[in-house]
Order: sequence, then structure tokens, then C-alpha cells
Amino acid sequence: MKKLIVLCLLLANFTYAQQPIKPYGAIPSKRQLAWHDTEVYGLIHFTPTTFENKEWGFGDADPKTFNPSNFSAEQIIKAAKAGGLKGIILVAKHHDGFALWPTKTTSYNISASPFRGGKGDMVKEIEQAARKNGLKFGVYCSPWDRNNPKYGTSEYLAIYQAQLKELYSNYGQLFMSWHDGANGGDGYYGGAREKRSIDNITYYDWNNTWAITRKMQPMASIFSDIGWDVRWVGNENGYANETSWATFTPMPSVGHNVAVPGQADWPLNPKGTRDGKFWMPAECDVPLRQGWFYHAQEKPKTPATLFELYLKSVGRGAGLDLGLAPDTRGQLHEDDVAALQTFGNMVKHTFATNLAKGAQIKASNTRGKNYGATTLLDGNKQTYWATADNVHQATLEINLNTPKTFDIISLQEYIPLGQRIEGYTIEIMENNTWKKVYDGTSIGAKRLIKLDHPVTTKTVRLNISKSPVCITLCEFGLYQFKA
Ligand code: FUL
Repeated sequence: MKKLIVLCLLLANFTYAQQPIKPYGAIPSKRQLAWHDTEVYGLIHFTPTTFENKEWGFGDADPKTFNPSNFSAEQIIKAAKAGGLKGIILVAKHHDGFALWPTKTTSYNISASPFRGGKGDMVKEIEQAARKNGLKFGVYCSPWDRNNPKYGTSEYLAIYQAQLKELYSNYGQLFMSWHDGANGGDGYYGGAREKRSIDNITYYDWNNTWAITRKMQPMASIFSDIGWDVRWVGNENGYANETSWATFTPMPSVGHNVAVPGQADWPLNPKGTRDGKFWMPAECDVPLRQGWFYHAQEKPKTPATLFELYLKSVGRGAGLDLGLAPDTRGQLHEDDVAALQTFGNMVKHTFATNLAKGAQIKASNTRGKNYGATTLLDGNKQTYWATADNVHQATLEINLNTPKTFDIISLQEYIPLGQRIEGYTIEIMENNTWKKVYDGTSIGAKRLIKLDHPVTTKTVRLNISKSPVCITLCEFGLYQFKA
């Protein structure tokens, strides 16, 4: 009888342990999970504005100025690929209104330029080069249009939506549809050369405009400063907050009633909202050079700076969107190519070997046999270690067998079940005592912790001290920076 009771208890425990884990809070959609995998991607700015050496074209440049001497989509994409970029967004139309594809919506487009004898389609060329080289493709079509005579009138929205429809129809599956909150102002507007202001709450009718995106490109993550799928990080410096939540509740800025693109409370963007209403991870957009467009006097960021930005964006659960600015040849400058290549190699070589591989991990609690700690080292984000429902604090002791030297620690939560962990510390064993090397809050899709200097140890301990629900963690890694 006693034996039977024990058996029953064991069975009950086993069944309990295998219960599926309840998601916590807002969780990512399929399209957002695909976006998280992209991690680093590029944003290409190349229009008549490049040839005017400006940042914001007024909309009055002669289309004939758009005449790259040696355009090569392949050169640009190959450089991006060497930089480790996994996607490319092309600015198909910037604020100057010049469309890089032969659109039916405006004559101010590439067919009025000398490029490919007026028969060119730069969106197509970039798209094809990207796909050929294994990069995802997306578009940015600026809502503000300083060329269009109809801008500011009720007729413009249909034009803008038609432009999106063309871009959504002719260039395959897009991974992002990028939108900014630029709201009108002065411009050429078909020769009127005046200031036009719009009511940005209603003018672009974002609910219905983005319904077109959803319908025609269901896998395209919509970016804007208030999110939808991906939110702006609130600065153009390339980094997210040290504590960074993928969930977000967009808030209107002071003096506004609703949060719409351009009217959001941006100071909240870098950090996100703990327990926010939506899964809206941050994108850190930052130009490789100083400006978004090419200016001969500027220089690209150094590979070391790019690596630091990588740690502070991707390594804080966000995305890194690097601005690429082709020069008047229609290629990336040699300096940019070199910076991307070296940066790409740094990331590749640094993360090539997980020094924790083969370690024994002792977990203070494990939910059951499918959720064991060995999953943390299998290089597979789909398998994860988890604790029992009522266990919200746990310790992992990682025995590396032999002393290892590292200066980067990598943690990944299993985000399909939400962002759960709120507090943790990392310790290493040094001279037989535990020494704390990091005190952390958020983890999310990925957390890369760079130590001030390399440490050598045989044992590492991760103490997860705060989580509102049971813990899930899918990967653990130790790395040494390689220049
Ligand atoms: C901003 C624009 O105003 C800049 O010109 C640039 O395109 C940047 C990526 O987005 O909203």
C-alpha cells in the first residue's frame, strides 16, 4: 500500500512537472520572432539628396541629378553581408519624395532620371541582390513628401497608400515596413514652395494604412516610434537602455491625447514598459557615418564602436539597424566596406566558440525531464530550461571542468513565453570564494554582458533572484572578445 502511495505521488509530480508553461504578459507574434532572429540589419539612404550633399532633400532636385556613375547593388549588399547584417531596408522614398521605383503614383521617380536610361528600378535591384545573398528585404516609404503637390490635402493619403501597395506587391515578402513620424513642414510641393502642416493624428490614418500592410505583407514587422511590431528606441545613437523591456505601452507626450507616430513620449522608448500592453521590442537605428546620407567629409564609425553598439542593442534584446549611405557612384565607400568587414569578423569570431560548451550545469530546480539545464548549451533556442510553476528564484551552477577565460556572458530567455526574469546576479569562483561580476535586471531575447576585463574561472553561478512566474532560459554562453 505504502509503495502504491509513493508511486501515485511520484506520478502526480511527474504529470504536474510536464504541464505546459503559461505565457507571461504580452508575447511576440510569429513575425516578431522572425524579426528578433534578424538582430542586425541595414537601412539604405540613396536619392537625389545624396547628390545634393544634404540630409533632407527639399523635394525640388531635378530628377536628372540622380545619376550614379557606377551603381552596384551587389557591392552594397556584399559589404552588408560581410558586416553580419541579415536584412536590408531600402528607403524607397525619403522626405524629398523621389521614388526609387517606376511608380504610377508620381512622375517624380527613377524613370525621370538618367539611371539605366530611365528604365531602372532600384528597389528591384537591391531586393534581388539582397535575396541572392541570403538577406531579408524591407522598405521605408516616407509619409512626408516634400515634392508632391497634393501633400497636405485630403488627396495625398490615397497616393501614399498606393505607393505602399506597389511596394508590397512587387518585391516579394518583406521583413519590415519602416515608417517614421515626420510630419510636414516646408517643401517644394509641386512648386508652391511653402510650409504645409498636417494633423498627424488623423492625416495618415495609420489604423487603416497599416491594415494594408497586415493584409498584403503579414510577415512585415511595422516599425514606428510608437511601435506596432517594433518601437523606436528613442535615440539615433544605436543603443537601448541597460534595463530594457520588450513589452511597451505607448504613451502620448505632454500636451497630446493619443500616442501616434511623432507624438509619443520618447523618453519611455529606450527602456520599454515592464508588463507593457504589447510586445514591441526596440530597434536601435543609427547611421554608420554621422548622417543618413553620404557626405564625403564624414567617416564611418570604427569597428570597435560598432561592436559596442552591438552589445548595447542586440545585447539588450533590441535590434540594430545600421544606416548605409552609398556615395555618388552608387556604392559604399571603401572605408565603410572595411569597417563593416572588420565589425562582422569581430562578431563572428567572438561568438564562434561557446566556452561553456561541455560544462556540467547544476540547477537548483528543474521543471521536469524536458526542461533540463543541458538545453542551455545545445545552441538551440527552441529548447529551454524551466523551473516548476511555484519556483520563481533559482540558481544555476556551471562547472566548466577546466579554467576558462572570458569577458562576455550571454543569456537568452525563451521569449515565446514572454519576458519573465526581472533580477539576477552572476558570480565566478575565485580563490575558493564567489565573486559577483554582474548585477542584472532584464534579459529578454538576448543579454550580452561585457565584463571590464577578462576573468578566468572554473565555475560560474547564475542566481535568478526575481521573476513573477516560473523561469525559462534557453541559452547560456561564455565568450572571449576577439578583435
Ligand atoms: C528619420 C528621418 O527624418 C531621417 O532623415 C532618416 O531617414 C531616419 C532613418 O529617420 O525619421
